[in-house]
Amino acid sequence: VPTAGRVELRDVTFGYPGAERPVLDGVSFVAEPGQTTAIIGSTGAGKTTLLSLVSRQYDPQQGSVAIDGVSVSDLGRHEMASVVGLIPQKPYLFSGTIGSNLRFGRPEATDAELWEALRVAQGADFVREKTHGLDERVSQGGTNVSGGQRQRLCIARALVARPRVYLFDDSFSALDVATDARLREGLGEATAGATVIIVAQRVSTIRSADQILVMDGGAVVGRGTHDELLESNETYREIVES
Ligand code: DUT
Ligand code: MG
Repeated sequence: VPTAGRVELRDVTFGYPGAERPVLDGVSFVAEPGQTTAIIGSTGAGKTTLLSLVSRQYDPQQGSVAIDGVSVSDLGRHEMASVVGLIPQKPYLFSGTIGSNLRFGRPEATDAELWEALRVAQGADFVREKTHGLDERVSQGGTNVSGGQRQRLCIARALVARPRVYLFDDSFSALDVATDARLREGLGEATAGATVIIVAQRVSTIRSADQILVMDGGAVVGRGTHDELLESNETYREIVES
């Protein structure tokens, strides 16, 4: 099992273009390969923004974002796709077939690999039910795929690409608890050795994470395991109790 994909943010400050105040202020953390780092925090805390810096949709105004010691600003677009797999909070599909969507990050993937990724992502059943299976057409705003199915296809797409770093942005909150548990159990195996960062709302989703970062107002206000944070962090306790 290859272990690489160490993510390191150092003193990152970022504001959206044209905005007066920064959205992230002095954020530092390390996410290790083979581990799950969970991020929790209230709406608007800056969780999605943080992931967008790791996947280099934006560059920080100050500080650095590095993967395995290389600044993400030195990675080309194509390289980036094989290093980081982002499952966005609002999952999107490209116009094309289910298969072409799943192969986006690794065009040479076999059908068997697509089905295996779908199985892990809890999406194999509904694709099998489609008349044309992997060749079923989908469109960006298409209605033949539900929101939840879209999310599973995006998870499968990331798995097919086999990146070193997985970024799950609130990908599990809409699932029922049983599917959530099944999905994450399979993911644990499929992503073994990689660096996994999960933004989540449910405490049950992040309880077992190796490290939890608590975000508030664009800053990391707590870090530790579930038990450590329960003991020491007021913001975390409020989230857990709400
Ligand atoms: N923001 C912008 N422009 C954008 C995106 C976000 O100004 O294109 C602001 C909104 C918010 C802050 O940045 O005040 C952080 O937003 P983000 O989406 O990162 O927050 P979140 O922690 O992901 O919130 P949620 O839990 O609702 O997804
Ligand atoms: Mg968000």
